[in-house]
Amino acid sequence: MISQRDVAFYREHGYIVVPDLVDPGTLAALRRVIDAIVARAATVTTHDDVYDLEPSHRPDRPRVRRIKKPHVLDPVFDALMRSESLLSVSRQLLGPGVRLYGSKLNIKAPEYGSPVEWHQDWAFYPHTNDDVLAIGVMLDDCQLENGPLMVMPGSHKGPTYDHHADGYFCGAIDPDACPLDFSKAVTLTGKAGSCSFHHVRMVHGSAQNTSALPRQLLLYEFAANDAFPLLSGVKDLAEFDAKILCGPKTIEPRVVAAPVRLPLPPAHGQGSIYENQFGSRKRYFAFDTAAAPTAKALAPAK
Ligand SMILES: O=C(O)CCC(=O)C(=O)O
Repeated sequence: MISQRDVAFYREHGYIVVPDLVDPGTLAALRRVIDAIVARAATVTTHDDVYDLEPSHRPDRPRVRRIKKPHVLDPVFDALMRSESLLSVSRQLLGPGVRLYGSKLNIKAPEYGSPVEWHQDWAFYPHTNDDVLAIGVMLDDCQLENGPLMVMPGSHKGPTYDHHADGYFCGAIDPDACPLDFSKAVTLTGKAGSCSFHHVRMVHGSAQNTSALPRQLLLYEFAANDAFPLLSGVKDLAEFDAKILCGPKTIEPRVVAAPVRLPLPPAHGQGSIYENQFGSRKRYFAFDTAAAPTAKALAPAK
């Protein structure tokens, strides 16, 4: 549980970091599973349903940028998203009913792990109400050097910014065309086992990891059970209801006024956020796609 002060902080600023939510045993189990999944990327040459690959990936030297939908790949991810430690905080921020929207694991490996341009998750998956958030489970210590998540406090109360370039969705805000002062961003740092919670309308991003330290961030996207996705809708009610993590099922969406822009027409080469953001005209974060590999980064997969 977090304090009422913490809840008020989240409502005011749009984010909160809670230390020690995930125990060391669970972190160790997660790391073992992740290492094995990353090693299996030696069999792939292009992005697929499991892997989003770094631009410098080679099968003999696997470089994974993101593992997609980890909760369907191994029970350890599923168990964590259902744990009371994550759900009790989520209930305080979203209300008694919580549904999973999605999960992803951004690896951000030492020396080359890709940046993520400024964006709002709301621009990708608007719902009927904005009681939707993302939990970032820090699997490594997140510090200034290794590309921690950065947020623009209070931006969850502002507009939904343009995430298009040349008429197509690109999943990134043009930093020059946006009135926000990104020098005021707050970096969400913490020890491994800490979790950040950020509001779905919060503007956020992160720099390339050019340090020698890993920065794995496991993200769960949770919605209030009465927040229904505007774009995908509900195609299969049983499947939709199966994503309820706590609280009752409902077929009564709660609708609130919130500024919505649809991610349409889709990006050229629509895929993960990294692929979409290749279409952005201007970048804020420096990105060296051929970042020099160190001996450590080149070590063969076990
Ligand atoms: O991994 C990060 O630092 C940013 C993640 C993020 O914002 C996203 O994947 O939508």
